[in-house]
Amino acid sequence: MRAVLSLGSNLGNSSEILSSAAEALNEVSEVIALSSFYQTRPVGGPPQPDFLNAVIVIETSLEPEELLLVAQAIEGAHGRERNENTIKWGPRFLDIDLIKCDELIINSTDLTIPHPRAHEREFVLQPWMEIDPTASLPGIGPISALLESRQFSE
Ligand code: PH2
Ligand code: MG
Ligand code: MG
Repeated sequence: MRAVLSLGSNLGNSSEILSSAAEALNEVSEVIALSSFYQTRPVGGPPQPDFLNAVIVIETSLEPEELLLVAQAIEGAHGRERNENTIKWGPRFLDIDLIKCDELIINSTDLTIPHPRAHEREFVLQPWMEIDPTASLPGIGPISALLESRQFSE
């Protein structure tokens, strides 16, 4: 399966954290492409530091649900805590989101693929465009068209 993931960090040494997350993904899958790291304004959530964002494309034999567990384990290994005090869309050491898995459309309790907000997030579309300009979101369309329309949430 070809999977697209977004990486984000706005706590700690974000550039080291994103590099380390990409290395960790390369241990369980094959990294096909990793974008540059983009400094981006936080979208939603409380006032917080700017993010460093990237997109990574991998070829993996994992199922989407397994990949989600791997991504969450990598988040945890980089200091990400999830508990009842966690602020929605608050600052974090590492966030790994599954954006796309082949052409699959998944709506389970744990997983929504494609990512339900990817199409409106410039911090996902721009790095993705850099490494795969012909990419598209299943059920939505080419990311180039989404970027051209430039109607992004703040
Ligand atoms: N992630 C969020 C909420 N807002 N903003 C930016 N710029 N980058 C992110 O990765 C990000 C965000 C929730 O995961
Ligand atoms: Mg996220
Ligand atoms: Mg997430």
